[in-house]
Amino acid sequence: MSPMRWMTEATCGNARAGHLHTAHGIVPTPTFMPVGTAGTVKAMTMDAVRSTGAGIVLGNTYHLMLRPGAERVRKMGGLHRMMDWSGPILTDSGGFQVMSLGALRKLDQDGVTFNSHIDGSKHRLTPEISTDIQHALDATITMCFDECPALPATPERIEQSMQLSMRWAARSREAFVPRLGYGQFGIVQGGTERELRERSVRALTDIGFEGYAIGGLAVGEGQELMFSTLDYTTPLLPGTHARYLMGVGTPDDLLGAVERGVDMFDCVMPTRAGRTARAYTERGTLNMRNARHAEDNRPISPHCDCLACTRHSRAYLHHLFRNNEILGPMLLTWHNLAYYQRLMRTIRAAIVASNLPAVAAGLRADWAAGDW
Ligand code: PRF
Ligand code: ZN
Repeated sequence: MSPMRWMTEATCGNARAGHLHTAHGIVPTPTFMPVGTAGTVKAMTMDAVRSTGAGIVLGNTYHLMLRPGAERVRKMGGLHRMMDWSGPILTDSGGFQVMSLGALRKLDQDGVTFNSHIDGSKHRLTPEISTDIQHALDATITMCFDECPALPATPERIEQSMQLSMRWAARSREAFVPRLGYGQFGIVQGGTERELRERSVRALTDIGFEGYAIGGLAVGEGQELMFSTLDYTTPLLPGTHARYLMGVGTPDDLLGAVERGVDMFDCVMPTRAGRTARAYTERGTLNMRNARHAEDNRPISPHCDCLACTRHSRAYLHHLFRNNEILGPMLLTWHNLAYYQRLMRTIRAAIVASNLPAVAAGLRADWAAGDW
C-alpha cells in the first residue's frame, strides 16, 4: 500500500522544486491550490481552472458537510466526480472554518459543537468525524482536525491550543484509512513561539504523516513574524516530505515562503479579488473599476495568456464591473488564477535553474515598479 509521496527535483537555498505523486496524478511543486470551498472554484468552470495550469485544488469539509452533506457528495461519486476535477483534491478538516465562520461554537477536548452559518442548525466535528467526512468526499489529501487561536494570543492559550491539536492529530491519524496514492497531512501549530513550534513538529513527526502543513499563521501576526516563524519551523520538518503553508497568501508571501522551504499554498485571494475587480499582475494590483481603465485598450497584462488578456481589453473589463455583469468576475478570476499559476511556474523554473535569488529580485522590482 504505497501512500502519496513527494520527491525532490532540485533545491536552491532553502527553496525546493519537486513533484507530488498521488492517486489522481503528479503535481509539480511549489504549487498554488485554487480554493474550491463548496465544490466549485467560484465563477470558474473546471476546464478554465485546468487551462491556468492548476494541478491540485482545495475543498472544505466544513462547507460540504453542511451543504450538500458528505453523504450526498459520496452518492454523486465523490468530490472529483461532483465538481468535474480528475486531479488531486486536498480538503481542509473544518476546525479552522468552524472557529472563523461557525456561530455559537463550543470547544471541548473531544471536538467542537457549532451552529451552521447557513441556517443555525447544530453540528459536531471531532477528529474522527472530520476524517470520515474527508473519506466520504474522496479527498486525495486529508487534513488533520486542528484548532488555532487568532494572533496575538497569550502564550498559555497558544500552548493549550497546540497541545489539543496534537492530541487531535494522533486521533485523526488513527481514523485515517490508508489507500494507494492517498495521504494525510499533519498541521504544525504553536503560533509565533519557537519552542511550541518545535514541540508541535516533534509530536507530528513521531506520529508520521505523508506531508506537513504549517497552520496558525496569516492569522493577524503580519508578514515579518510569519517569515521569522517559517525561518525556524521549516528546517525542523523532514526534507523528504511536502510542506504546505495554509491560507497564504499574496504573491510576495508565496515567494518569501518558497524561499523558506514551503511547497504548497492555498488562498482565496486571487479568486475573491477577481470577484471584487482587483487584478493581480507582474506590476502589482489594479482596480478594474478605476476610471483610468475606461478607455484603455491594452490587456490587463501583456504577459498573460488567459481569456481576459488574449480576447479583451481593460476598457471592457472596466465596463463589465461598472455594470455588475457576471462576466466581469468570471474573466478576472480566470486572469488572477492564471497569474498565480504563472508566478509558481516562474519560481519553480528559477529553483531548477539555480537562480532563484536573481529571479526573486526581478519579481519584487517589477511589483514595486507599478503599472506598465
Ligand atoms: N488550520 C487549518 N486550516 C487553515 C489554517 C489552520 O491553521 C489556516 C491558518 N492560516 C488557514 N486554513 N486546518
Ligand atoms: Zn490575464
